[in-house]
Amino acid sequence: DDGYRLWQRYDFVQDQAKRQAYLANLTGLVIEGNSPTLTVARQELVTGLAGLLGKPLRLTSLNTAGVLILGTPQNTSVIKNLNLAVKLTALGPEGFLILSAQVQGKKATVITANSDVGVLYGTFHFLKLLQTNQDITQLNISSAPKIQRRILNHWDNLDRTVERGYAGFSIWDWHKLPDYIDQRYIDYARANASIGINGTVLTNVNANALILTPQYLVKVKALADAFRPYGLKVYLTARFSAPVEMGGLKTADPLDAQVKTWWKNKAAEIYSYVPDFGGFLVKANSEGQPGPQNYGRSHADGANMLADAVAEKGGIVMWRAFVYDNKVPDDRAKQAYTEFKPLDGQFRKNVLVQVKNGPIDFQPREPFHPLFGAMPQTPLMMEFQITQEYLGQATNLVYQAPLYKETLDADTHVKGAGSTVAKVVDGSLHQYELTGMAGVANIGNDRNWTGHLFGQANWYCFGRLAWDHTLSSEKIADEWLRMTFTNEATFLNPINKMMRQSRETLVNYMTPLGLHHIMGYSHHYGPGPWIKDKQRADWTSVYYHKASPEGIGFDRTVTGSNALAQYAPGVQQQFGKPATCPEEFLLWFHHVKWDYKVKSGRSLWDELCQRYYRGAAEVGQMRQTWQAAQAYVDAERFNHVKMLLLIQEKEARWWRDACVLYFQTFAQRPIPAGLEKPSQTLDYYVKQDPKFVPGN
Ligand code: BDP
Repeated sequence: DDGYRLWQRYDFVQDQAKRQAYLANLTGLVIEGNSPTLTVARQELVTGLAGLLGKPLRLTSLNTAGVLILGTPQNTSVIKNLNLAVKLTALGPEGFLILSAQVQGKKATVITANSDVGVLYGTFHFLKLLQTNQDITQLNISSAPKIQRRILNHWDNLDRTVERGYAGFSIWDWHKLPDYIDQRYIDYARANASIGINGTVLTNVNANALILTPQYLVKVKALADAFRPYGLKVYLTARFSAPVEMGGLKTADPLDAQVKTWWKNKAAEIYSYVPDFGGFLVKANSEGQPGPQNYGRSHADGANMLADAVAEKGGIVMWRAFVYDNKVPDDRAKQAYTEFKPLDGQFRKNVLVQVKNGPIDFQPREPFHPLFGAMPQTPLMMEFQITQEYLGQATNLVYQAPLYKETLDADTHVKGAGSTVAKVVDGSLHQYELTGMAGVANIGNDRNWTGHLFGQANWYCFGRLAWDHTLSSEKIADEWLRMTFTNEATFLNPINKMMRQSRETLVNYMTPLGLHHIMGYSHHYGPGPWIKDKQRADWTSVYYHKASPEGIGFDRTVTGSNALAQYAPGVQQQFGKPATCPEEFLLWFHHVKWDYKVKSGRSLWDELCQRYYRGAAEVGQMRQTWQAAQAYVDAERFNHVKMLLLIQEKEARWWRDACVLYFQTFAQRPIPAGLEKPSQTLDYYVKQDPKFVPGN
């Protein structure tokens, strides 16, 4: 089994009693509507139930007990007669109900919603109940998304390379589009719909204006048409200089009348291909991308100009706040806030400012971004990275739900205790009208989609948390494991635990205690704490760890860069002193002496070593846990994960030894007794990281 089927395997339910119970409650299917969305819902049920129950589900009429009824009150009269209006209104356009009910005197199961897409989401949820062996006789489920725009960001280039993609090439085969609709596009849309993802940005944030030409728009239309039945909207990245590059204008100044008209016309053209086009995602004035500041204008000027171009058709602009410049003589962690906070309230209603979870860049651990909570008049959209750019890429098993939850559950304190980042993002804290969450996709054309089989769990958990951020990491892993592998408890318990621990394990062997951005010179893969003298100081490692003979860490308190001042007083109080700062952020906010005593009673140096060694040792334990699960997994998937865990163990030791040896040159203290000595010298590790390609 190569993992292609993701969590939508629909394998035969092994538990006979369960299967019989399901069959008794699924005597037939009643579905009156025939829209494209209801058609795919029906197909999914038919295929899914045939696999799960080994028997086809037939279309039937209402006169048998145990039927499944699918539809909206608008298109299905029996559902209308159930008087669910009050319940449904509360669920909004995408929520759904799944009910065990008496319909015309007979027992039935009803899946309903205000829209066909809601019914489709309910259908996937219902299938999940069977896939995870739940009881379906007393159902009373209602579910609605907490966030409106749940969007994947593909950093896919038109030549099919994927920036920070580790699962092969782009799944978009631009060459064969528009005429060839690969089955992968359909399976991609199915997978997304099954977890409630309702949007996809097809192209890289480092944008290419070519995508806006008619030659490409016709291909975009083909994808949008394929995705539409699944409730998946298409968005594109907009290259800010496109009016110059392709429109022949002399400027891309957002306040220039010709530029405005150019974008209006371009938007109208896009809508002529894709009538429900979602809008634009923009990276501007960041890492060399063009933007409004090239013309002395602000981010708000740029975003508003594009927002006006798409507003009439209901489009939105997602304007990224990932900006920093090495010419700005300030802590990189402060720059986004410094630039964006003063613009609060200046954006059009159809603009979301898209903010990465932390202030630097998708590190294994960062504190939440200080913009969350700081822009009450501007809807802020969360950007998580699903692809594991800094998390061991596709060879490391790292389940990211704990990382996402850590950020979402973090308390901004802006309206007193309990003002979590999640409440900012879901709009409840500042009454945002527009809400969104983006995940940078880890999907490529590898047969298993995500390179590492367990990368599928990160796609899965992103969708689930965008729908409902209150779900626990454990619950989401449980669902995923049951659907991807088996319902056997002896498999589920240890593997679930291993997944939940995996992110902390990675933090320990890469960047414990608040360290960050210490990776290699020309890749974001292995260790490179020694990196200095690059073309930009904020791309080096020494800029971030500031190790010296006295100590280590970035002082971001008032005695240092004072990035801490960008957070609310409640956060400042907690993070402002080493003694009260959570240890996981100690070296993020403080420069600490090597013999500083941490909570364990050890010196900082000893603790740092202990963490590096613990992280590496835990990968060894992961290998054992996986080995013990062999009986439950087919040979191909078992060996795939097994081999990758072996690689991960080597990499964990590489990180451990390289970092410990390097930091030891400052600390001048021995590696604590009981810990094995690194087998190589520091010089060996430094030479492992040749400066091949200039860049970051
Ligand atoms: C960094 C990546 C770079 C992206 C950039 C971004 O290294 O490839 O273009 O973020 O988010 O993480 O724009």
